[in-house]
Amino acid sequence: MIPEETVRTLAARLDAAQRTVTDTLSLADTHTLAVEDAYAVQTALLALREGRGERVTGVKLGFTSKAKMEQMGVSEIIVGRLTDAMCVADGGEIELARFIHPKVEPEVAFRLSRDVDLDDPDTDIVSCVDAVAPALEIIDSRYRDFRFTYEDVVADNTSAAGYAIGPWHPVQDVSDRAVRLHGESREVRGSTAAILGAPVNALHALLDMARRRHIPLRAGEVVLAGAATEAMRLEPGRTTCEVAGLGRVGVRGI
Ligand code: 0L1
Ligand code: MG
Repeated sequence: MIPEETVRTLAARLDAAQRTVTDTLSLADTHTLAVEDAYAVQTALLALREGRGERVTGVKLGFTSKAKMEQMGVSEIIVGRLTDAMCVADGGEIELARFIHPKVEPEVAFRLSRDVDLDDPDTDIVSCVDAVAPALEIIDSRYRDFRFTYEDVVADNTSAAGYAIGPWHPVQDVSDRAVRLHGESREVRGSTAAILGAPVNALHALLDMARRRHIPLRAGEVVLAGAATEAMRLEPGRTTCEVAGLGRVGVRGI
């Protein structure tokens, strides 16, 4: 493990990049980080946000598609944390100047109805979920030109920058639902099957990661299961994600 002081220094660097909307270089240029170190930086980064009064509202998964894993040369998903400061109302406005180079992803969100007991080997995470919704995630890597290593992106809270949730529905099988991400100048189509074969698999993968990385999963929190298509640049105007059977969620870039 890197020293605690280095963890704090790297977290402060990423925090400053986000707050001043100024990109930074890969941490790997100057530091050798293990995955454990990267999650320690992420936790320190979250503590800085909490110190400013932000509240954890959930978790997000990344690298849940085969294509993204192959692109990164990895076989393990990543987990990041969501806070209330990142939440955008469905139909709400997003000021693009707050971000370095924002992109948007169409996702599926789950809602936890009870705390997930990470110590019980028999925990059934699916039974801790009471609702599912279409969602949009805004990612904004703090690294220049989105150039980062696996450890970099974990430390950078998996590029988490914003999210919007559409109408909640009772839990149902959302495997292989058609997904459409629609911006002012571009449209991408895909399927929820791109999320680890089916979004429910993201819940199982999350349970495993939360146990190993000591990430609490609490009642009322949101789980962003991962992207159903490639990310699209977030542009001025309306961006909508539509998931068959779940309806749509949208934001307006200004
Ligand atoms: O799917 C994700 O949320 C991955 C975000 C991290 C990778 C990126 O910034 O492109
Ligand atoms: Mg995502």
